[in-house]
Amino acid sequence: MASNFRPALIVVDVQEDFCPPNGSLAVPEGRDVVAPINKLLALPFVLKVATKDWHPLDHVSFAANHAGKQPYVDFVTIVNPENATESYSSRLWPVHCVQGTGGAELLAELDVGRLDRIVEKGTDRRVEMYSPFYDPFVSPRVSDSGLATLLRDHAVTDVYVVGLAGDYCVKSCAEDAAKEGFRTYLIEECTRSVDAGNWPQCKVAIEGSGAKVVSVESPEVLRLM
Ligand code: VGL
Ligand code: ZN
Repeated sequence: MASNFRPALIVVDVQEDFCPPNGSLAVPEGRDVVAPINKLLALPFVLKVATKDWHPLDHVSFAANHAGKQPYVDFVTIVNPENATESYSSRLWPVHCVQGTGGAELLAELDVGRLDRIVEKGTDRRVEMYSPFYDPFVSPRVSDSGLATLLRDHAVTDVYVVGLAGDYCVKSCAEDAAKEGFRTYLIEECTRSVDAGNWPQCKVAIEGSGAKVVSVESPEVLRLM
C-alpha cells in the first residue's frame, strides 16, 4: 500500500458489559457489531487496536460510588484532581468493565487473534475517560493511554473507528483522532449507541470535529479491499 495511505483500525470497547444479554451497561444490539467488525479485522490495516474500558471498582463514573445517585439519570461534577478550577458534569453509570472481571472481557466472538495491540482506558479512578486517547481535562491532562503515540510510531495516516458505544466512547475516539490530525472515519454499521435517539445529533458533532461517518459500502472502506 502507498505510504500516503497507512490505515489503522480502532475497535472501541467491544466488551461483555456493553452487550446483551448479560452486560451491566448493555447497549441495545451491542453484540451485532461483532460480525461486521470481524470482516474489517481481515483487511490489511497497518495496525489493529482494540481498546478496553478498564475501571477500578472505586471509579468516579459508577453511581454506586456516590451516595443517593442513580445510574443513567444522575450526573456528578468531576473536578480535575490537579487543577480545581477545571470541572465538568458527567453522567453516572452502573458498575461496568471492572478490571479483571468477566464483564470487562472482549467478546469471545471477536477475532482477537488479528489484533496487534490492546489499549486499556479509564484506569484512573479520579477521571472519566470516554476517549481511548486521553481524559477530557486539558490543563493539565490527567491520563493518556499513549494511543496517539502508538499511531504515530506506525506512521498511520487514516484511522477507522468502530465499536461501542457510538454516542460515548466511539464518538470521543473519532473526535480525538481527527483532532490529532488523522483522516478519520467512523463506520456506522459497526457501532450502536446507549441512546439510539441521540445518534443523529452525535453524528453532527462528530462531523464537526472533522471525522467522517461512513458506511461499510463507502469508497473509504472499499479502498481497503
Ligand atoms: C462507555 C459509558 C461508560 C463506552 C464507557 O465505552 O462508550 N460508555 N463507559
Ligand atoms: Zn466506563
